[in-house]
Formats: sequence, C-alpha cells, structure tokens
Amino acid sequence: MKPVKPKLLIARAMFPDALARLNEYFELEQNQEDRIFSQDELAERLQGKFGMICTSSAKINRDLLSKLPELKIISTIAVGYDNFDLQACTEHQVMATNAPDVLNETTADFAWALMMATARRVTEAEHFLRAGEWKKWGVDSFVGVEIHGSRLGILGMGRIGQAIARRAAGFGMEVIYHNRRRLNAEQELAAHHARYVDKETLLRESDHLILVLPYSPESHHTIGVAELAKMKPGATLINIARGGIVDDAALIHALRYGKIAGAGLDVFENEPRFHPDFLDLKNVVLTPHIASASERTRRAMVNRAMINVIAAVRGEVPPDLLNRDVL
Ligand code: 8YV
Repeated sequence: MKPVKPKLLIARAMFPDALARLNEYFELEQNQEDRIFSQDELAERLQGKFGMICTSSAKINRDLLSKLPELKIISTIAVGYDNFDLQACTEHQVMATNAPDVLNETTADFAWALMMATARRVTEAEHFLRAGEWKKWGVDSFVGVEIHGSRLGILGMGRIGQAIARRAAGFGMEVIYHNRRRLNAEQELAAHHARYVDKETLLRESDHLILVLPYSPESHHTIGVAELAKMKPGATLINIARGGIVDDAALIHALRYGKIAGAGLDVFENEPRFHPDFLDLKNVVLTPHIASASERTRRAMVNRAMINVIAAVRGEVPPDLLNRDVL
C-alpha cells in the first residue's frame, strides 16, 4: 500500500507545470478555475489539509484557523502578508511564510514605469489619441513634470525601495527616503547615496514620492489630507505598496483640485473594487495590482512558496518563516 500523502490546497490558479514538483510530496487540490473562495468555502476546502499555497486574497484570521486543527502551514506567493494574522497563526500552531526577494527588481521596474507614465502623462495622452481627439500638435500639449534631475522620495526603504533608489543613478536624480529604521552607510551608498530625512521633509521636498511600506494598522492612511497638503504642487505620488496606506478619497480630492500633479496607483482600498471617482480624473495612472507581474517573477514567487511548503513537510524550518515563535 502506498503511503498516504499529506494534502495541500492551491488556493488560486497558478502555473500547473511549476506546481508539478509538489506531487512528489502532496496530494494536491488545485483551484484552476481561479474562483475567490469565501471564508466558509476556504474553511471547507482546508479541512484535513496539511497546508495551503495562496495569494494576498486569502484572509487568514483567528476565526478561520479555529476551524482547522490539522493545518500546519500557509504559504503566500506574495512578499506582503497583511492578510495573515500572525499571532493567531502562532496560537494555532500554523507556520506562515511569504516570498521575499524574488520580486524586488521587477517591482522596482514597475514603480519606475508608473512614475514615468504619471509624470509624462503617458496614459492620458494615449486615451486622447485613441479617442480620435488628436487634431493638431501643440507646444504645450501634454506637458508634464521632469523626471531626470529631480528629487526622488521613497517612503519605506526595504529591499524594493533600495532597488528603486539604485535606478535613479541613470536619471541623475537625488534620492531622499524615510523608513522606520535608517539604513547603514554602505546601504545608503548602494541606494544611489540615498539621504535619510524625516517624514515631514520627505513630503515637502520630494518631486516624486514612491510608497513602498508594508500595510499594517499603524500604516493605515499614512498619506491623507494633511500629508497631501504638504507635498509640492508639481509632485507625483506613486503607490505600489498596498491599498489603505493612502486615503483614496483624500487623494481624489487632491488630484481633482491640482494639489499635486498626478498619481500612479497599482493598489487601492477595497481591491479589486476601487473608488469610482478615480475614473473621472485625467491626472492618475491606474493599474490592477500588477507590479510583480512578469512571467519569470511570478513563477519565482510560486517557486518560493513551494520551497516553503516542501521544507515544512520534510520537517525542516521553511526559509521564509514569518512567525518563528511557532517553533
Ligand atoms: C502579488 C504583492 O502579486 O508580493 C506582494 O506583496 O502585492 C504582489 O506582488 C500579490 O499580492 C500576490 O498575491
């Protein structure tokens, strides 16, 4: 008789060929139709499971965990894990892992794409052209704000923030940043001589401000009415971090009344719904949470999540364990 393999839920559709390696260790239940499970469905699907590979759409809270005595590991393919209640995981003896590092460069590229599209009004100009409105060239048509030689501000200077800063070298930009913890001198040098400033200075002096901090109750509405009022009128605000870090209603107001020049947003409050008033604004570039979306990187994220569940089933410590207390 073949030994019974532990069961693993793949909560969202993921590259099936990449997942094949898991068959050696697990009996897989895949959600290839990619339906988002309700909390009740998730509880049902996770009954008797050893673990789950999921994305940021799975909310792992105390209520869910209390129904799952056999669960050992939840492994997200994301670097952000604000959808996990880590304390509840530890209390229920569930390991929680994320997928750091593999998406740093791709996500940094996208922050730049959004910043450049916003500053140079790329999507606004394309919509104009597609709508058949281009009748003549104009000296002041779609004039934007400068990128090269300007001052780049970064709020949240972790690995992705540092990757964004390094790219500023090619554009002759000065980099300032604020973070809970100041980088050491070597890290600052590598991050294109990034200069540590307080949050107030960052808001007041950035020409382009990129948000890369993790979401938590403490970072909720880090950028609201008061913070937007401190920014330069010609500044752009780029959010590739998480919805909820920016007060979207306050941002809409600031964009509508030209308090800042524009915003580039990959994340929103209440995704995948978002504030409908964004659609009426021309000075905002909107993308559906795709900053890490290159095929190579998405595969690397899935692979990292697989490494964590395989380590767990082999009785090893998963390399990206978030709640070490669980051991
Ligand atoms: C993911 C992300 O694509 O890694 C993160 O934290 O936000 C994205 O890269 C997404 O959250 C996957 O669930």
